[in-house]
Amino acid sequence: MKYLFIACFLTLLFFNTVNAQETERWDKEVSAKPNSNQQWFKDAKFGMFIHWGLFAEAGGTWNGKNYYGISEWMMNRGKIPAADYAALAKKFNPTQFSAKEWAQLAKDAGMKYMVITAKHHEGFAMFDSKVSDFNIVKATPYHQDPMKPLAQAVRNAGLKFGFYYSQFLDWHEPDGGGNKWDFNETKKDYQAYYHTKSIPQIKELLTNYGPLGLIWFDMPGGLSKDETQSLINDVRKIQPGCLISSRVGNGLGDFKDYGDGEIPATVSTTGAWEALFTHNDSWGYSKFDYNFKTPKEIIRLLTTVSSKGGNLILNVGPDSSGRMPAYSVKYLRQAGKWLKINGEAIYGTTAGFINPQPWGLTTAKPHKLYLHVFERPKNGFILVPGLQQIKKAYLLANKQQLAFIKTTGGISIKLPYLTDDYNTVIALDLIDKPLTPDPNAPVTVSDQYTSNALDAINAHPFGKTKIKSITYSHYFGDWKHVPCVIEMTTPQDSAVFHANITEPGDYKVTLEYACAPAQAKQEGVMSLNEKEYQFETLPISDYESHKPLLFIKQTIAITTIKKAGLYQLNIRPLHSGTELFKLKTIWLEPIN
Ligand code: H79
Repeated sequence: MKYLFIACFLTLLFFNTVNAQETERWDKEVSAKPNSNQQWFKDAKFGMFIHWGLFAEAGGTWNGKNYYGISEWMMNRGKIPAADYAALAKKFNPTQFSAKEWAQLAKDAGMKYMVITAKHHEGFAMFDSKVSDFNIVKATPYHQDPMKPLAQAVRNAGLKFGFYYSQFLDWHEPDGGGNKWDFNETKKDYQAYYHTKSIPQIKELLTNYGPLGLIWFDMPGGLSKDETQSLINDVRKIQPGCLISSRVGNGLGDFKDYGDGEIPATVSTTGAWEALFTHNDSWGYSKFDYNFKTPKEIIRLLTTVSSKGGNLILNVGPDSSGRMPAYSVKYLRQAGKWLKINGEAIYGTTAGFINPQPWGLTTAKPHKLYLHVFERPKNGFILVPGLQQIKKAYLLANKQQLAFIKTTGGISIKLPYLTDDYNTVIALDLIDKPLTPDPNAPVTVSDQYTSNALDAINAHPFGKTKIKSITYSHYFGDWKHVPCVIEMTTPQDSAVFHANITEPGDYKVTLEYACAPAQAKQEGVMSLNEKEYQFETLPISDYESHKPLLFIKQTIAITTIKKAGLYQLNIRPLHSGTELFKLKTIWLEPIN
């Protein structure tokens, strides 16, 4: 059977529809009977992904042309003949590679595991393989296996080590998935590919590199569910403790991976899961990609994923000399310094049980709640709704105790100053039994913050309205995922937001949305505070998954809130028509 995941429309299905179903199925079948070795993974929270292969030699350039976007897909995108591409190996000589330095970097960054590409879709084995000569020892002037010392160095540093292996796509092999520009698709024998290269190489990786924390499969295809299970059985036979990523396919695996670059809007799993991001826009090294996340962005991303109960695996793309990008080294180490002080609030935590607040996010441990403060309220009082009493509140960084009072809305903690611009952590010793998170809790809106966000994921949809992650890219394969309220086409399709406005005053209401020019100039109506506000949508940007999606901020109302309390904000089309817009956020900005 031939699964052609390469077609764009199927990819859209893969990201938008199959993902949700897969999560559901995965939840039922897998997280119910998890690998008993899962706990280290759940506690780890932060891992290093490394994409390294012949694509690092090209660095995103072929015949003088720059391919912006994900560099490891350049061969496919340029339809580069397999034989020409293979010649990159003759130049690949990572003389600056140091296993100890890479392991030390991951450790300094506060990461607890490392996963490196043993073979990406290009088909090149970055390890000593007896199965195929298309490998780093045989085909490059380097003539060494970097994975041997790396596996050792990473374990010596106290981290778990794992391999990424692309089990189906192989653009070098006539029978591998994906390469239709060199090889006739109708003649492909995927079973032959699995049995002569993919599975034998997977066995080499499981046999020759010591205990693996996990094996990270990607882009499944060509196997039935039984065949996938048999591949898993092969892995278990050699290394029973080795965890398997959900991208092994067919709803199987030990931990769930979301889409590339995706933070799940709602986490439907109690099992182990991971969000995967790359440090810049490309997974493989790209000579011209300088869009590196700052240390603050890294810490906030890690905090966001932790606050939902998952791990962040953050990718770096070393070049063909074996050097990590200088900004990756610098910013990862900087992020690591924050973790050295505040790691207690990340490692070993579970999702926070308080919904996102205007000041930030929460993580939890038994009898502990950690408040991750991104924005300091003007009066310094951090309101934690839902809590009745606590034993103690203190700054995690220096153990300084903080005063707190009980208010009608919860516990209010006095934060004298923001000690850390990345994320100031307040630890709470709890008396209450840990609360269960209430997804329907109202969103806090307060005049203590410059602006307050009602995000798409906070919406209660009615009629045909849906909340869905919209997936698009800027260049090529550099996926962005933005949860939006969509498919509001009639006055019966509405979205309702529950807000707890904690101070009276004037608030400016601004919609942030994307809207296709052909659908623009439709009218919508927002009701809030016993008033209706009408507006007309503006032509902004067509949605195509391979193009940037633009959002506009359009102010549609100022409302005077006379009394603090619970308010409903309702938004819907005024008339029947086409989709009103893709609504990302409603901003409530206090006017002081
Ligand atoms: O290894 C990194 C990516 O190369 C890999 N996953 C991460 C960890 C990955 N393989 N495939 N995909 C991600 C999704 C493929 C999407 C595709 Fe396309 C859409 C293939 C063809 C259309 C992206 C956009 C690649 C080409 C155009």
